[in-house]
Amino acid sequence: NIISQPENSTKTLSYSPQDWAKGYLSQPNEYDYWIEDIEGEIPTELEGTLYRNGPGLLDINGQSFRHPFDGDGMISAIRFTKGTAHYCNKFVKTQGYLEEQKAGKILYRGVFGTQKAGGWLANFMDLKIKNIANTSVIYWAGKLLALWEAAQPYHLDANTLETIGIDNLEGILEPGDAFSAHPRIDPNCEWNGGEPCLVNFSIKPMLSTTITIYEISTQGKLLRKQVHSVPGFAFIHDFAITPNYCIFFQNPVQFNPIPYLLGLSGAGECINFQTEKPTKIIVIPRGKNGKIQYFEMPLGFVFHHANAYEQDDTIFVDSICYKSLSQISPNQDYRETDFSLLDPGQLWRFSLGLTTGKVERQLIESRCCEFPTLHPNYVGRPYRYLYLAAAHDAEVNAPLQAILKVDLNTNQRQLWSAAPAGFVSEPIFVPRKNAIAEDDGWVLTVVYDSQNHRSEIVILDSRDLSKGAIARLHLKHHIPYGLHGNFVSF
Ligand code: 3ON
Ligand code: FE
Repeated sequence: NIISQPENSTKTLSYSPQDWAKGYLSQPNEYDYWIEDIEGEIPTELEGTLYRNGPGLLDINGQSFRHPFDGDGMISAIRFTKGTAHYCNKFVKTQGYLEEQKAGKILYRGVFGTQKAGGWLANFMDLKIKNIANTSVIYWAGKLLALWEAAQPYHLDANTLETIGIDNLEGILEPGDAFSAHPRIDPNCEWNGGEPCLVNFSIKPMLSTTITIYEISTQGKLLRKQVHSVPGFAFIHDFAITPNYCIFFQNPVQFNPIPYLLGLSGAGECINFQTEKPTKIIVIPRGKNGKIQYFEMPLGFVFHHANAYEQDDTIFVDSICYKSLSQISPNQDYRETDFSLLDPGQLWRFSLGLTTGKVERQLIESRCCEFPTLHPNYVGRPYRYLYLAAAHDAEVNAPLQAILKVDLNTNQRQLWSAAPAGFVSEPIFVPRKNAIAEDDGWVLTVVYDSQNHRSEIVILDSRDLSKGAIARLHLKHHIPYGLHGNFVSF
C-alpha cells in the first residue's frame, strides 16, 4: 500500500467516525415507559427528574438541517423513584415545529445555515426566526421552561412534557425579547436575604450590543433588571456570576450580514472569528451603582463557562476556550466532521484584577473537553470539583466519549470512558441529600450507544468515577446528541 497517511492517523482512533455520525439521526417518536433493561442498581436515594433538551429532529422528511443547532427541541424526562426509572420524551410544540410537521417540509431558515428549498431566491430577505427551544430546560418558580437564546422560553407541563405555550415570565419579557439558555442560580443571594435567585441575560447584537440582565426570585418576581450597551457586535452564549458580579466574554468576531440577507447563508454563518483580535471581558456589578469594567486578553473563542468566584480584589473565571472557531463551510456536511482538523476546547482559569485591571490565565486541562458542571451550591463561590464531558484520549481532538472529574485543589483527575462505541453528553451532578463533601453524590449522563443505536442513562459515583458505572439504564431507542439539562428534586 503506497498511499501515505498523515502522521496523526497512525494512532488508532478511540471511535469510528461512522458510528459517531449515527448519533445525529432524527428521533421523531415520542415515548413513555418504565425502563426495564438495567445493569447495576439505581440508588434508592436518587429521587427526582433528569430533564434534557437537544435537537430531536435533524431533518424534515429527509430534508436535512444544515447544523444540529438548527434542530427542533425535544425534551427527555428520566424520573427516578424508589430505585426505579421512567422515561418520557416530547417535542416542544413550537409554532415552527407544528407548521413544518403539517407542511412536511422546511418552512423556516435556521440561524446555523438551514435554508428553505429553492435556492437563494426562495430565501432572499426572509428574516423570520423559528424559535426552536432546543438548548436547555430549567425548572424555576413552578414552571418547566425550554430555552433557546434568541427568543422567549416555552412553558411545558413538568409531568407530561405537554407544551403549554410561549412564556413571557409573567410579563418580565416583552414580545421579541430573548432569554439566554444559560441562566445561573445564585444559591444564596445576598441582595435577596439569602434566598436563591435566578440570574439570566439576553443580548441584542447590532453595531453595539445591548446586554440585559434579569434577576428573578424563587416566586418568579423580577428583583432587578439592568440594561447596558457595550461597543461592537457580540455573540455571547453563556456567562458567569459571583455574589457581586456578572461576567461576559465578548468573543473577537465580526458580523457580515450580507450573505444572510441575500438568502445565501444563515446568520450564524456570517459570524467570522478574528484570530488576531483579543477577547473582551465585561464585568457588570449586580448591585445598583457599580461601573462596568472591561478587560482584554487574546484567548480564542468561548461558549461555556464553568464557574467564577471572588477572592479579595480578584475575580476568578474558569472557562472552556477554543484557539479558533471553525466555520461551517458551504459544501461541508457536519456529519463528516474531521475532528483532527479542529482545535479542542480546553479548560482555562482567568484571574481578573479589579484594582489592577490586569488579566492572567492558566491552562488547567488540555484534554478536549466541554459541558462543565459543578455542585449547584458552589455556583459563584470558591469550589473544588468540576465534571466535564471529555475526549477518550488526552492528546487528540475527538468526540466526547468520557466523563472527567477535575480536583481543582490537588489537580487530580478521574475518568470514566464509554469508548469505543459510546458517546457521552453533558454530565449532571446530583448531590446526595444531607451530604457534607462537595463531591458526594452522583453524575448522570446520557450516552449514545452506537453499537446498538440506542441511548443509555449512566449513573456514576461522583466520589470515584473510575470505579465504573453504578447503573446503566438502556433505553429502547436513541436520543440524538443533546445540549443541556437539569436535575430537579421535587
Ligand atoms: O444576531 C445574532 C445573535 C444571536 C443570539 C446572531 C445569532 C442569530 C447567531 C444569534 C443566535 C444564536 C443562537 C440561536 C445560538 C444557539 C446555540 C446553540 C443551540 C447551541 C450551542 C452549543 C455550543 C456548544 C459548544 C456545543 C457543543 C457540542 C458538542 C461538543 C458536541 O455535541
Ligand atoms: Fe450552552
